[in-house]
Amino acid sequence: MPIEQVTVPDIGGAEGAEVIELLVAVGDQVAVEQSLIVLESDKASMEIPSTLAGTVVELLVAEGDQLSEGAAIAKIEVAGDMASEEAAGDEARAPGDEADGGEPPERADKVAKEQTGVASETVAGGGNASAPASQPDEQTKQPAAEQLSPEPAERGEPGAGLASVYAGPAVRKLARELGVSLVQVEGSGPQGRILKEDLQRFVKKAVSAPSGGMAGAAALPAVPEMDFGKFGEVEVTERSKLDRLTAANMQRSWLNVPHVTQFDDADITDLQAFRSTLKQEAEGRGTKLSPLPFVLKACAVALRDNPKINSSLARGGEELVYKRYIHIGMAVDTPAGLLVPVIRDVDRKTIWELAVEILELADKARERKLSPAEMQGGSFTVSSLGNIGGRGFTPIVNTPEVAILGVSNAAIQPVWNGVDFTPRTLLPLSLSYDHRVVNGGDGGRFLSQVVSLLSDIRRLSL
Ligand code: CAO
Repeated sequence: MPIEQVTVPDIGGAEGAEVIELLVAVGDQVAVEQSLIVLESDKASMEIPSTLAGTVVELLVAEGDQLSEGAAIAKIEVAGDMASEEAAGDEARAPGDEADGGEPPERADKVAKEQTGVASETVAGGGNASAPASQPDEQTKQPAAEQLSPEPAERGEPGAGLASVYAGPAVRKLARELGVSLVQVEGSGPQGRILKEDLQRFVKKAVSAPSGGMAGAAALPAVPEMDFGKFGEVEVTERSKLDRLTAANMQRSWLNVPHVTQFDDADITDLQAFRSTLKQEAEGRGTKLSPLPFVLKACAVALRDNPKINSSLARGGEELVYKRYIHIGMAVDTPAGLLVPVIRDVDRKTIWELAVEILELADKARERKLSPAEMQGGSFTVSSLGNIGGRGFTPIVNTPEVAILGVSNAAIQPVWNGVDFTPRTLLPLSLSYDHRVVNGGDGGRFLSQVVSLLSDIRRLSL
């Protein structure tokens, strides 16, 4: 049987449209007009249909490829009888389905699988944002395939399942982004086609619904997408996996944890003077001595004395786990994004040992050489923006930890000593904590102790 190529047709002059989805695989049988891939240009996404009926013997494109008119998409072994099968299939389908863009059965099954995958991701991840990640609800326990895949017998019956979903590529894409299964959305377009407005209405209704099946997600109104290009030139870039992961972690913590932040300044005038006397020794040891090792050490002592700050909630908030170890995560700003390596047993290490480890872990983080184990097991976090600047900030708790210390830029300030103002170096500190575990008194005592230890570092040795 002859093998022929399907190429990209006229796509309205769009150059370098990106392949965002492959809708067929090698070995699939395709019909004329069946969509093979989805292309996305600056302005729109579009499904590219096959001009041939037969079996896909080679796919010539991959997701992420940039295509223009005439580019080869796939090689198809053309089957003489495919056209007649296609005609027979048309008869079996509801009138109007083919002409109005309804999905052929193979494509429809594929959409069902894809949509199911998306839904499962959403339910497990962001779909129930206000529920703690460690407490799956009934929805998360149920395999998504059971919730959403139509029974085979139902496929193709209008309204029965995903096979009957009738929507354009832009709406499908938006639905995937929003984590909405289109089978739940009622279409108001011609022949029940789902329009963008239908999807928006569905989401609005879901977010305003009283608590029930979608309790977590319903509490979170969606931020509408915006076409910023309408107002001037823009550049759109793909976010790195690390950035997206950090964003998800931040949002989970922000939504689950009632945050309180307390502020104080530590007078580190004496610490800075002591540090400057150690500069040469540090060089001799091949390291650097910033204020950070002292901050970590002060936190370790205060964590030992205030064990609640070194705890985590368990069993949905019914238990509190006090950790006997003091492992402190250290936020590192890297070109790839934020990483938090963990320094273990900070209470048992000397300032020099901590200085060496800070440098080693920060270098490893910047070179993306940290192992997963080096980023796990933290019981508290320090986020130091002191080297970057700023007078204060409210860090987000790195849940399931219950507290995080923000360190800002030390500066010389006039301080009243009872007789006159004297210049002192003040280090601004901000302690954010999970108010489900840590009360103002706990937080205040912890922060005051850190301040007092840093203001008189002789106390660190006690
Ligand atoms: N106030 C004033 N100066 C400070 C300071 C502070 N609080 N903290 C550090 N410095 C100084 C250091 O002393 C050093 O100067 P000298 O060489 O003259 O002593 C200089 O700033 C650079 O310090 P550093 O960055 O090399 O070392 P560090 O130990 O202070 O910090 C690290 C290490 C890895 C924490 C830091 O480089 C970093 O990545 N910080 C960003 C963390 C972050 O992104 N947090 C936000 C997370 S939430 O988005």
